[in-house]
Amino acid sequence: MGQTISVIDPVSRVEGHLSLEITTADGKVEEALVKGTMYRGFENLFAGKQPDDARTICQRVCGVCPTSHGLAAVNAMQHMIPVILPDNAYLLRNLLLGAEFLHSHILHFYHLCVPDYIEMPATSPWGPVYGGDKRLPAAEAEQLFNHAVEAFRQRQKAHTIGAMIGGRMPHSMAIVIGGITGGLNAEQVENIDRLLNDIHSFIETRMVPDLARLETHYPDYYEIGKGTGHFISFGGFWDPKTNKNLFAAGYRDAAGRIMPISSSYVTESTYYSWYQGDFPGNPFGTTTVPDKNKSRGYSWIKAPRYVGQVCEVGPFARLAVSGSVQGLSSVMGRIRARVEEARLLTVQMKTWLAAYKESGPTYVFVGQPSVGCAVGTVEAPRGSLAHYVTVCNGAIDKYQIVTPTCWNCSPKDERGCAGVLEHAAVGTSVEDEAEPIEVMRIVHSLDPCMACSVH
Ligand code: NFE
Ligand code: MG
Repeated sequence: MGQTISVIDPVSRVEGHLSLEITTADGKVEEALVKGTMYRGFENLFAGKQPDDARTICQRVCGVCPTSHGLAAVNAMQHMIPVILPDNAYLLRNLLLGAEFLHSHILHFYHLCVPDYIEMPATSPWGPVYGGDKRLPAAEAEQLFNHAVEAFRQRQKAHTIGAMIGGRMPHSMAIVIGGITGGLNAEQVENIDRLLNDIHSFIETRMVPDLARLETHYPDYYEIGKGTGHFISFGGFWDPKTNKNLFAAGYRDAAGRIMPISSSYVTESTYYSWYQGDFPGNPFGTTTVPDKNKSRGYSWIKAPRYVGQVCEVGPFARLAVSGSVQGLSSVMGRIRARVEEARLLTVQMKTWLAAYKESGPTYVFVGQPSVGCAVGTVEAPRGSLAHYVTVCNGAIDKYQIVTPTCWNCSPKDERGCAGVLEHAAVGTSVEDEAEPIEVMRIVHSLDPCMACSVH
């Protein structure tokens, strides 16, 4: 029988409110309970609103991935009133979402993850951080810290691209059913191209070599924090020129088989969540009724499963589903996948920008659905996002959101199967039980957004 060594509450350097309860036996994590500690109830705000309001309301779920939510909402509506978007709409959506990815991945690497590996100033916004196991020579650590300071400017550049296309950042008003309002003029295209060059060069000359430094000094982290072996991706970044998704869609199981994915096979369990209802169901049939007196409940996050499996989502999952990496995810594997994805996107975004035609339309007016039900999916920076929407008599009847961090940071399900982070932490050796830096590195490798997950 293990002992509870630590309740880390709140866990710092994640978005939102995360609490972690760790039990150890013989210096190893025996059990980890991941808790989303804030109730928000966004899903209940949509009922009775006009379908076109969803794109505005849902973006307020998060200031880090609002574009992803906005696109999931309009994708759902577009399934109810089928519409063929102009090429420019796809290109601008890809650029807007790509800017969100670049901001998010640079933020993650330098400001949420790197402080686990080098000594940081104890002052805000850097500290406090856990000490111990800092392996980089002082000169290399100092360089990494200087790059973390430079990274703020790169995040600003990514947001500037987002604001030029979306009208503002965060929470764009340009994402509409049928496309993107407002195009780019030649000067804006040139500015975005220049910003992309800057970010690309930062990634090539700073982020990629800094990742190599971490890999050199922490190779054991390719063996720590392993996932369940099940991965999903809904597919994303449709390219109207190649007629293909940049990120493949699919489900890869623990035996390495890659299969087509269907949002119909998603269920959510609330057995250990502070919501009414004990049995798992497809999000079209489930509700969000808080029940904070549920005695076995320990999180405001629900537990999504795909064909009953505990699946990981995010950059590593996208590589796994595309067949580009084999085997299990790990702390360093996830960090590497995120850096590679950022580099790929800067290259890809330049091709989408070059394909944009200033004279062409950027959206088609199609109004809004009056009846229907559909799932809008997006690959967000942290992984697979789905909005399950039902519209009746011209108003939203039901709205259920399943975010990436719900997949990665879920509590146990009704069978007692632990979520991805809970699973990844088990078995980890902890050197200093007062400051379990090893577990913190696993948490950060999944880049949790608790604001999204409790929505
Ligand atoms: Ni709030 Fe979000 C999550 C991402 S959902 S940051 O989880 O990426 O689109
Ligand atoms: Mg939900």
